[in-house]
Amino acid sequence: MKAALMAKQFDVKGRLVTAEATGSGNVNDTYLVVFRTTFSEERFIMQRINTRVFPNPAAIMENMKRVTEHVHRRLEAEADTADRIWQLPRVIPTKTGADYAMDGDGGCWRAISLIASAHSYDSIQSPEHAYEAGYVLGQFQRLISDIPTEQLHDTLPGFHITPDYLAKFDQAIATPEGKARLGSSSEARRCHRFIEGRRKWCSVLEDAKAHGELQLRPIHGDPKITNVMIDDATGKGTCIVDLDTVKPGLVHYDFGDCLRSCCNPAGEETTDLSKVYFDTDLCHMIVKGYLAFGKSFLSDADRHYLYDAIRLIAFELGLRFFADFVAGDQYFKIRHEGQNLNRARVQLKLCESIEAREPAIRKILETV
Ligand code: GN1
Ligand code: MG
Repeated sequence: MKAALMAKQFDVKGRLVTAEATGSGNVNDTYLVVFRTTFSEERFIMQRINTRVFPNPAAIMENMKRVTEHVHRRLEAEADTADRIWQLPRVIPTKTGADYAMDGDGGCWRAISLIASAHSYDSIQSPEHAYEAGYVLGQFQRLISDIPTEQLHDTLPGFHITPDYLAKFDQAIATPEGKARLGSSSEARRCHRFIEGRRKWCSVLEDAKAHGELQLRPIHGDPKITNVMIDDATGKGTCIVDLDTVKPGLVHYDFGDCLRSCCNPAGEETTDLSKVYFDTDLCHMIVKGYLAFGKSFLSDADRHYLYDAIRLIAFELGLRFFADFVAGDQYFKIRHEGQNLNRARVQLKLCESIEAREPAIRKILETV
C-alpha cells in the first residue's frame, strides 16, 4: 500500500506497524502512522497534500516551518508564565532531510508530529468547549501576529475572497453542464436564489480592506471545530492544527469561520436541515474565549465588522460548496453524488439563521 511505503521515508525510529486513514478533511488525505522499537512507540500524522488545490507544496512546507518554529520559540519563552502547556505539531523531515516526499505518481507527502492525549471533535460538546475553541483561536492569532506578512507565501490565492468565489460561480453556471446542474432540483434553484439575493453585500470585508479600514495580518485560514485540539486530561484547548492556509488575510475570516463551524450543533454534513441553526449561547462563549486575547489586538474598526464576518463566512462556504457542485465536484472531495449540494444547503441555512439572529449576535459582540 502506498501510504505504508511513503511512511517509511520519514525520519522516525523503529519498524512500521500501521498507516491508517484518519480524519475528515475535505481536501488532503490524512493517515495515522505507528512505528515501534523494542521499547517504544512513535505515532505521527502523515498527509498526502492535494496538489490540485495546493499546486505549490514547497511553499506550504516553507510556511509551515516558519510558523511552527516561530510559535515554538514564543511558547518556550512564555512557558513559565503560561496558563497551560500550549502545543503545536512540528514538521518531521524525510530520512534525506527534505520537508516532504514525492511518490511515483506525483503525489506529495509530508509528516507532522502527533499531539498526544488530545482530540478534536465534530461538534461542540459543552459551553466550556465553546470557550476553549475561541480561546485557542485568539491565542494562535496572537502567537503569529508578529510574523511579517511578507515572510509568508500566499499558498492559495483568492482564499476567502468572497467576490472571487462569486466570479468562479458565475463561470460555472455559464457552461451547459453548470446550467443543467443548476436546474436539476428545487434545492439547487433555492441555493441559487439565496446567493443572488446577497451579491452586492458579499464584498463587505474586501471593500473594508480596500478602503484601508481592515488590514492584512497572518491568519490560520481554517479554524473549524475539527482543527481545535482539546487535551484529554484537562478539557482545555492545547493547539490548533491544519496549518496549510496560514497566510496573510483578515482576522475576520478566522473569526467568522470559527463561529460558523462551532455554532452549528448539527455539523457540516447533516442531511436533516431542520437541525441546522446558529446557537447564540455557544456564540457567546466562543466570543468570550476569543476576546480574552482578541481585546488586545482588535481595533474599533475590526470589531465593527465581526458580525458581518460570521454571516459572510457561512455564506461564502455555502457559495463555495454550491459552486463546486455546479462545476462537477472538482475541489471538495465527495463520498456520494449531491454531497456538495447538501453541504451548501447546510451553510446557506446557517447563514439565514445568523441573519435572523442579527440583533442578538450584535449584542453579544458589543457587550462581551
Ligand atoms: C476544507 O480540508 P479541510 O476540511 O481542512 C477547506 C476549508 C473549509 C472546510 C469546510 C483549503 O478544509 O476552507 O472551510 O473544508 N479548505 C480549503 O469543512 O479549501
Ligand atoms: Mg483545512
